[in-house]
Amino acid sequence: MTQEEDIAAEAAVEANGPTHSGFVALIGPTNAGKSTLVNRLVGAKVSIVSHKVQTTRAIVRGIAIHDNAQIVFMDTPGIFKPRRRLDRAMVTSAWGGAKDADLIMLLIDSERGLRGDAEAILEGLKEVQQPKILVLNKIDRVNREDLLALAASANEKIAFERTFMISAETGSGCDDVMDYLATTLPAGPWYYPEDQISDLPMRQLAAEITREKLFLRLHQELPYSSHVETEKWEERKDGSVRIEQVIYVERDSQKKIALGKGGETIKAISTASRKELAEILEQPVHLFLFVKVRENWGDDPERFREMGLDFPK
Ligand SMILES: Nc1nc2c(ncn2[C@@H]2O[C@H](COP(=O)(O)OP(=O)(O)OP(=O)(O)O)[C@@H](O)[C@H]2O)c(=O)[nH]1
Ligand SMILES: [Mg+2]
Repeated sequence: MTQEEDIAAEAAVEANGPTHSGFVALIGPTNAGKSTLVNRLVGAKVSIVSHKVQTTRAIVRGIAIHDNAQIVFMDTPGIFKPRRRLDRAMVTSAWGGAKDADLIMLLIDSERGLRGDAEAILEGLKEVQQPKILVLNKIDRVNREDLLALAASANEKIAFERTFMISAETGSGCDDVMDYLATTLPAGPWYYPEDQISDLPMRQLAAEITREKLFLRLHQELPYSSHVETEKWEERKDGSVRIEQVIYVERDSQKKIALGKGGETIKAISTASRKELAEILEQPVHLFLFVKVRENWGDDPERFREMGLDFPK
C-alpha cells in the first residue's frame, strides 16, 4: 500500500467511527466445519479442511476485516475424548484458545446435533466466562424443524447471546455472523496490519497444505500417524521456489502405504499440494516430498513445538 492509500484508508475508518477489534475462538466437536468457516469468513484459505476427524492440530489465527472491525478468528482443534498424547495436546490447545478469546463461537454440525462430544463441550463451556454465541452449521443438510429443536435444546443448557444458522460451505447466513461480531467486539485499535490474513508462517502453511492432501488421499489410521514439516525453502532467481518437505510416519509399513505402488500415492499428493501452493504463493513451485519413519514421533516434544502445541506430560 502506498502512503497516500494508507492515509486514505485511515480517513475512511475515521469517517465511519471508531475501530473495533477482538479475538473470537471457534470451538466445537471435530468435523463441525470450524476451519471451513474460518476460511469462509477470512475469504482465503488459512486453515486446512478435510472430511476426516481431527484435521486441525493447533490453533490457527485467521484475520478478517468487516466494516470498522478487525476480527481475529482462532480456529481450534476439535474437542473429543483424547487417547494419544497428541490428542491431549490438541484438546488442551482448543480450551486454551477459548480462554484467550473475547468471544466464544460454539460451532455444531446441525446434522449430528448434540450427539457425541457436543454435550460434553456444552458442559465444559459452563466454566468459561466469556460471552458465547451458538452457530449451527451445515444447514444445507437438515430441515428447519430439526434446526429449531436443536437451537432450543442447546440454549436450554447454556445462555447463548445469539444463535446463528449457517452453512460455511455455501456461505448462507455468514454475513449476519460478521455483522454481529463487527458491532459486538470491543472498540479499540486493530491488532494486525490491514493486509495480514493469518499468523501462520508460510513454511508452516505449506506443510499444512501437504498434510491436507495426505488426509484427503490416505485412509484409516495413516493420516493420524503422520506429520509434515517443511525442511527447505529456496527462492530461485527465475522467480520460482523450491520447497522440500518431510512426511513423518511411525512405521515402515506406513511408509510403504504413503509411497504407494511405484510411488504413485506420494506423486499424487505432491502434485495436488504443489498446485495449491503455486496458487497461494503466485509463483511456480518445485515441491520435493520425502517420507521418513520416525518411530514415536507422537511422543517427541520437538515435534509438538513445531506444531505449536504444548507437550503434555
Ligand atoms: N454440507 C456441508 N458440509 C460442510 C459445511 N461446512 C463444512 N463442511 C464439511 O465438513 C467437513 C469438516 O470440515 P472442517 O472445516 O475440516 O471441520 P473442523 O471442524 O475444522 O474439523 P477438525 O479440524 O477435524 O476439528 C469437511 O468435509 C467440510 O467440507 C457445510 O456448511 N455444509
Ligand atoms: Mg479444523
